[in-house]
Amino acid sequence: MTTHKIDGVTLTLQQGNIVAVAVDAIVNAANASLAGGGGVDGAIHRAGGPTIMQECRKLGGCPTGSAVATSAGNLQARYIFHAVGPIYRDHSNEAQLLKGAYQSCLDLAEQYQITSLAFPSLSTGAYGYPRHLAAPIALQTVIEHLHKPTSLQQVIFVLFDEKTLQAYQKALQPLLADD
Ligand code: AR6
Repeated sequence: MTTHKIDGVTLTLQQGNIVAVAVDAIVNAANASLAGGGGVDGAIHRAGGPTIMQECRKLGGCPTGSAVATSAGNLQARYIFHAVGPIYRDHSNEAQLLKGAYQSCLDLAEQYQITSLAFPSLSTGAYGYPRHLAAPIALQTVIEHLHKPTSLQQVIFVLFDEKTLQAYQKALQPLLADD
């Protein structure tokens, strides 16, 4: 685990399962129909119970590159932010859509005035985004946001495997140097 301070906000990179993390809001790696699936999405719905899917059905969907909020069912968190990252197919606007998915979660965090937020590595599992390209986008979007006034006191990236944790650690170094 590594921890850094960005304008007074704690930014943590850790390996683990995102459903086990105690934060106000957990970000889900969802799909545009909010229909559930594997990976982070499967883990969140399994651990959180059926009320999350009931709320997702009412919302009906979420455009790629943005996020919507539901309650968190049986999880300790108050909210789930369902973020829809792009499927990686080498099109030119994928970086922008990935950035949009993270930014929407940060905007929801301000809207709900939450203090702690946990992200998975959006799009780098089933959606195939190379982790070394996704990590700098994820981190830069969060760091830029933390330079502005925010309700957030802690942002945690919960990375499932060692390789993804290493990619995020590597991507963070030059961004910290810029600060
Ligand atoms: N906690 C933290 N990270 C996890 C967990 C977990 N419990 N489980 C997997 N990861 P993915 P995507 C990692 O596939 O690429 C779903 O079917 C995983 O190793 O969850 O955005 C949805 O319904 C990888 O590093 O999300 C969508 O259809 C990262 O989280 C689609 O997959 C993201 O992998 C979304 O694909």
